[in-house]
Formats: sequence, C-alpha cells, structure tokens
Amino acid sequence: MEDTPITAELTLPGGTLSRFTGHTVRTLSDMRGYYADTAAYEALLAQGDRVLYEVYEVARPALPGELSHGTTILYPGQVGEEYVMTKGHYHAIRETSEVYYCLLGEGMMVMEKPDGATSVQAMCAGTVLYVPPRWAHRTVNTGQQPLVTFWVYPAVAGHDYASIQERGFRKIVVERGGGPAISDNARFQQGSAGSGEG
Ligand code: PAN
Ligand code: ZN
Repeated sequence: MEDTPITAELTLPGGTLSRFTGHTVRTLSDMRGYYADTAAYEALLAQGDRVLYEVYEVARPALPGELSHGTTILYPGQVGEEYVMTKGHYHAIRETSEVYYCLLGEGMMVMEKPDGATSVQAMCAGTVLYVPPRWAHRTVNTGQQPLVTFWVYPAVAGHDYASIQERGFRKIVVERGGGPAISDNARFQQGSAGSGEG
C-alpha cells in the first residue's frame, strides 16, 4: 500500500475523484427492504432498476492513524413519500467517528444511537457535519439535484450494515406538502442489535 502523499482532484458538480481505490454503485434493487413503502418500491423497480448513489473511496489500510476518505453522490428522487437515501450503517468499531463536508445539494443526515437517541441535521453546500462515535448515520437527498458529500473516517472503523438493514432507523425523511418532514418509522423494529463491536 502506498505510503507517500496522494493528491486527487475532486470535480464538481459530478463529485468524482480523479484517484480512488474503490467505486461503488448502489441501485434501487440493492435497496430492497430499506424503504418504508414496499409497494411503492416494487412499483418503481418494475419500471426499471436505476442508480441511486455512487461512492468514490480512497480506502486506506486498517491501521491506527490511517484515514479513509472519499465522496458520495446521492441522486435526487423518492420512493413513495420517502426521499432517496444511503443504506446507512454503524461503524463496526463503535468508537470511531466521521466528518462529512457537503459540497453540493440539499439533504439531511439521519443519525441514532443504540440507546434510542436520534438526531437529524440539515445539510447544504458548505455544511460540515461531525458524526461522533457510536452514532449510526445515513444521508438523505431532499433536493432536486445530486447531494455531493466528502467524508473522512478512521480506516480501522469498518462498517456494520446488518443492524440498520434489519431494524431501520427510528426516523425517516418524507415529503409532506412539497417539502421534507421528519417522521417516525412505523416499521422500526426494536431489538438488541447495534450495541456490539464489529
Ligand atoms: C460513507 C458512506 C457512503 C455510502 O462513506 O459509506 O456515504 O453510504 P452507505 O455506506 O451507508 O451505503 C461513510 O459513512 N463511511 O463510513
Ligand atoms: Zn460511516
């Protein structure tokens, strides 16, 4: 693994990086079970699969001191009333944090802790958002254009998707009267997941 300095160009409005180690493309079919309105999800998917977000990552070795970083381009849209969103996750090593810098678009960061604490923060170009240790996090695009974020987190963190995939977040972001509103997730399942390490 390269241990010399790395320079890359982050191009806007696309949000792409000129150098990266990984490029992940998430489509509607990757998101089965994530959206509250399953009928709306199936109806939309029947019209064709489509890209919902892309991630460009400079993944660094899982060693103390290393920082992985990259960009996420979250496209606009809705599944039923719910705005397009990332899967969301806990970090496998719970005592790790993350910094997000919003470069373009409008959205929200939905966060929660296993003890039931929740926080939903608005993001627009220029917003710097700190996700402290132990907070699960998901970005939601509430605007009309791509939501582009740059983020940095400790390379040792790892990702735990299972807790969120199984139980969802307590709060969801839906369209009400033409704008975003925060709503309780009726399908949120109580459970003990999300409290462990890795
Ligand atoms: C981000 C996210 C990225 C995609 O790099 O991984 O925005 O979201 P999901 O991983 O939830 O699909 C991050 O938070 N890394 O830790
Ligand atoms: Zn993260």
